[in-house]
Amino acid sequence: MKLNYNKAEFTAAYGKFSQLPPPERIEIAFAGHSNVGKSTLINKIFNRKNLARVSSVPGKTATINFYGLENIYFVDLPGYGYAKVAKSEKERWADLIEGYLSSDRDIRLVFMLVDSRHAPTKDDVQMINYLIDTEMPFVLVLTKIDKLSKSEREKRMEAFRTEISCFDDMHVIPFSSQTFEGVEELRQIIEDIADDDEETDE
Ligand SMILES: Nc1nc2c(ncn2[C@@H]2O[C@H](COP(=O)(O)OP(=O)(O)O)[C@@H](O)[C@H]2O)c(=O)[nH]1
Ligand SMILES: [Mg+2]
Repeated sequence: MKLNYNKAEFTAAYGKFSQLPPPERIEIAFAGHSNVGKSTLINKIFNRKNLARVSSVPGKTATINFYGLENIYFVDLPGYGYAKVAKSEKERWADLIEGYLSSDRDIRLVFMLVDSRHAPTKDDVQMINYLIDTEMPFVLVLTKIDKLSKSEREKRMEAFRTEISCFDDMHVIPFSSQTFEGVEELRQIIEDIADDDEETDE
């Protein structure tokens, strides 16, 4: 089924896990370090300029943002790892992310975003290991791939194999908002999930 991506609508932003709407749809979540390019990627998928707010100043949003489209909620998790916030605020973020991921909501997939240019941060590694340990289905998205030359890209790919355990077994999608690399692959994954849900509904 082709989804009509530009019909996606912002539902609401939630600062506390207890505020989340009832889990009445399947969900696809986006996780990653602040400034990794999460809002940009969401806008590309939905073919919109400003559905998710892109910021040159990282770390401002400490909310879970929901976007609705047909039978799916798209869930933008707060970007973690932003240094310049108080410890209590960091804990609130961690609680939000972990509270969400460990909930019994119908989370079908997590798109886990990592900046393709650098080694994953400690938080990235922790997050990836959490997804593996909890057997949460996820796809690793390597963002800003346009910023790497061909040889840099090859080097980073080789490095990721040692920096991320089980990298070779993961579904990895290089992504760029500039060249559109990866956009169609992400949409295909989303559509497959939407189709699965339709079939089980019948
Ligand atoms: N060159 C390039 N820049 C990107 C890409 N994705 C995001 N950016 C830039 O990275 C910065 C952070 O992006 P944003 O989407 O706000 O990150 P978020 O904090 O993860 O939501 C912005 O300046 C974006 O324009 C990409 O694929 N290529
Ligand atoms: Mg953002």
